[in-house]
Amino acid sequence: MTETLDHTPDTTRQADPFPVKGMDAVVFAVGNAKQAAHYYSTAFGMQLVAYSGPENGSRETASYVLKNGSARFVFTSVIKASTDWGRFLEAHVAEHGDGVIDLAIEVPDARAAYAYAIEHGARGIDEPYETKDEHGTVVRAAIATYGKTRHTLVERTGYDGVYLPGFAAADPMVEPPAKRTFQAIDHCVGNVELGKMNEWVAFYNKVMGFTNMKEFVGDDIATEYSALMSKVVADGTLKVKFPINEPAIAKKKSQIDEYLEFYGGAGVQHIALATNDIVATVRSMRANGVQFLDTPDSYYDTLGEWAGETRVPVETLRELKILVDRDEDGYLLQIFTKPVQDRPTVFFEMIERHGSMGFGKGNFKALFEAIEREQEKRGNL
Ligand code: TYF
Ligand code: FE
Repeated sequence: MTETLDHTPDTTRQADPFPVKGMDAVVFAVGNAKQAAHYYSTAFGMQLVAYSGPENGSRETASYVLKNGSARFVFTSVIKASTDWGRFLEAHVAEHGDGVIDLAIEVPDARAAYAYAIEHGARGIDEPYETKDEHGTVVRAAIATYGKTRHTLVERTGYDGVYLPGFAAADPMVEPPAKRTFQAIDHCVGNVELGKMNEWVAFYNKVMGFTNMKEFVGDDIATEYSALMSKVVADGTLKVKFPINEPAIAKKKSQIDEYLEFYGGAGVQHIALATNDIVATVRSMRANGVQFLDTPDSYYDTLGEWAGETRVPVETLRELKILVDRDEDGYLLQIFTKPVQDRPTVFFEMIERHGSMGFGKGNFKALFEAIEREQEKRGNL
């Protein structure tokens, strides 16, 4: 008998129901976007690339678009509210302080993505709409996620403007650093209320077809020292990764409760930024006044025993307070800033991955103890 090829379609391999191209932007509503843009230029080494404000027809808001590699941040503040959007931004800043209003996701087809999300239970904020200029057309739609945060779904394929219609190209505010400080958004973390983590994980499972990554913080770690529970959802290509935290009842007041109290509800807790030279990144950010969490010397005394060799000598890690974690796929180097505004809310993580796709589970104890020391200084422990 001759062998025949099997042409039966493989029905176990479904097309991705919610394809994404990556993070489009993290959009912040702030009290003073001009000064925020300056801070992210000087301290974080980002470059202003686009601007929208009264000088080019936006009388209600000013927005500054900063880039570093593929990472894009947008800082928006109100000049004089005259529409619901202006009043929303004004109220958001009054209630939450500076914070993230939008984790915008780039998709190949915004109408299809929006339709899928709504069909699977998302709450719509903006139905699909088109805007265009001489650089082409962008299609956007928006759905609600935790707190007052939204996901704008951005279809910009073929659009060659600097950001969106309505924005004018702008020059960097200061001379860009000689060496790029980071090049991509690695993950964006949300804090939600006690008992809501699984609901939001289910939301991403249903609405975006995102699946759970293996790393999670369960009850054991939660009650022992972290005072939080955490699960991570991601798209099939792992370009968009969203850890979700909730407070856990533990011995100490949870850092997540502190966030929820001072932010005034659920919202974005930290943005992790990928670098391929965390040593240079941390040196330049420290030199420019960014404050990072401290790590005790004892962490480095035992580091070699379990983390093994990394690209960076232990003495350099110790000097800069960089953390290491290792799993079966490789290792990662990471460090966390202190909150970047007066409220103990949003902070950043710098991460250099070498194979590991984890989030630093091995560092949770050291990290959470460092956060607790800061909570204590603020009188919130
Ligand atoms: O994104 C993560 O999961 C890690 C670990 O309050 C982490 O960066 C988790 C919770 C937290 C700080 C860091
Ligand atoms: Fe993180």
